[in-house]
Amino acid sequence: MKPEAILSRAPIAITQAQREFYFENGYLVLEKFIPDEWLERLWTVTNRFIDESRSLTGSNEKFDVEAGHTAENPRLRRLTQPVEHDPVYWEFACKSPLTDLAEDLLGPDLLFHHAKLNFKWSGGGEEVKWHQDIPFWPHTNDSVMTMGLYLEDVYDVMGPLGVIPGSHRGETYDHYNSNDEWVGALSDADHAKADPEKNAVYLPGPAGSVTVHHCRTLHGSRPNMHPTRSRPLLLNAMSSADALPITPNPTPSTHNRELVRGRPARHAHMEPYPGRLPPDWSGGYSSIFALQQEEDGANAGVRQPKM
Ligand SMILES: O=C(O)CCC(=O)C(=O)O
Repeated sequence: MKPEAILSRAPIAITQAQREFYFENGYLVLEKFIPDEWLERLWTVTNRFIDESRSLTGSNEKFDVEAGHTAENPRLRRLTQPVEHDPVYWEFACKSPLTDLAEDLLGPDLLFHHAKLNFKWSGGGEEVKWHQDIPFWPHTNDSVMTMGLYLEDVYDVMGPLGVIPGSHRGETYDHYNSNDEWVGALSDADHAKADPEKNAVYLPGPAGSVTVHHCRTLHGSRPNMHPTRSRPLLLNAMSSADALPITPNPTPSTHNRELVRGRPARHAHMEPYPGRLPPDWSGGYSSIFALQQEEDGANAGVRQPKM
């Protein structure tokens, strides 16, 4: 759906000025947007998963763990597709203030794409290198975005999400390395061009705050250098119903392309996709952390394009 059509409808959760800010700048941060009752429910299930991860000695399809992860000292990078593992996460995606926010920025008919819970553990929890989302999962148009909920108070030292304002209106970057392998991050040359050191805005916020970034917005985050506190960020990606993925979902779930709200689209809204296509994810996807760090085996299942 086009921004003008979305903006012509009355907002339900945020102000018109906040919607205009989002379309102009490609991001938004809403302090304490999610009420405490929701945070309590989400923490109850999240703590259960942290405990479950203690028995792991390495990553699997559900949990992405750092190298030093142990039962006594769990170091989780990600719970993949939380919506698949507990109905509370799904209810949060489709029946909460987050869904109202999605309607204000994507229109009344909403499709779910995927969710993930990035923990960024205390004492050095890994950086996320600068990237755009749309090259991972190109769609027929740009009405696609990711909303992140901080489950904890997040300060600058904890690696809050960073964005480059206005970058959603610029170039769609290549996310391959010089060997033509997908790495899910900007090359050194593109990083220097985008210059996050100069242009980035970081979005810390108290627990319950929500960040939103457009699918073309350049974003990344630094390591979490807090000695004791992790930075759990629950991310939900959704689109307008008329924005259809043109490649397989790297992390599909049973909720892939499920209608979150409204009515199914009768027609796809088509806009040119100027970026390079991702590899064929249908053979497998590890995680953005493993791929960006170019860890051994991270690209194992990925069917790289053959040139
Ligand atoms: O966790 C973060 O700081 C950013 C996450 C992100 O961009 C991603 O997982 O694609």
